[in-house]
Amino acid sequence: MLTIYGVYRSRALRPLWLLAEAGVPFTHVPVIQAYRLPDPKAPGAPLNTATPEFLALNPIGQIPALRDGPLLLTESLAICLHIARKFGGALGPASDDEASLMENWALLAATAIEPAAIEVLSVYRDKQQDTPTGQGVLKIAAERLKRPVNRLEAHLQGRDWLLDRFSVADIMVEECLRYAQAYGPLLANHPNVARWMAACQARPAFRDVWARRNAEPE
Ligand SMILES: N[C@@H](CCC(=O)N[C@@H](CS)C(=O)NCC(=O)O)C(=O)O
Repeated sequence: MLTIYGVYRSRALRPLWLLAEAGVPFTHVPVIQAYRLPDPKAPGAPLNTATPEFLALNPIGQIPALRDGPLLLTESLAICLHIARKFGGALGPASDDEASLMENWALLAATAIEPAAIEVLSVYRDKQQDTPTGQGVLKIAAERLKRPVNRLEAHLQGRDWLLDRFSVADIMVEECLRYAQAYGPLLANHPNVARWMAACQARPAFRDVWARRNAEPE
């Protein structure tokens, strides 16, 4: 049985969405980020990323983590690729070339999209979007996102999904770009990307994990 460590309000949402799409049974251990707790080391504090027993599992102290028998993975996109390849059916690769394509999308998401998208998210989370500093950060992040988003826009012309069907590639890229979604101007001139994101987020499995995420305390 697979075990996923990490609350829904985290990058664990990526493999949790994929598992919901695939209908794979798993055990969920809702480890929470230590920084979200007033005192993560207090007696009775929920299992968190600073709890010794979690650090023994993942010494970097971050979620998600996946245990699959003797295998332990601690990077959300590697976890997604593993689940898709081993249990995902059509969500995963049908050939070595498709596996490479999915890895290509994962690396684009992790390197060209996520870092700038996280900056956008931080501005909105800290309610700084209307301040000069927040505006400055948004402008720089949007500039950094321009090339990957243009690349997605061109790729999605005449296509519903990144590959010839919905797959783990869509989950990984959408989930990284979602962090920047609050910044309207980013997608305003990218109708293909906007349509694709809406289609991803309309999927029943996404709606299910999103509802579970929203049921967790902020
Ligand atoms: N590259 C890692 C990043 C993991 C990460 O930053 N996780 C956050 C939650 S979304 C976390 O555990 N933060 C707690 C901390 O860094 O102390 C991945 O994609 O899995």
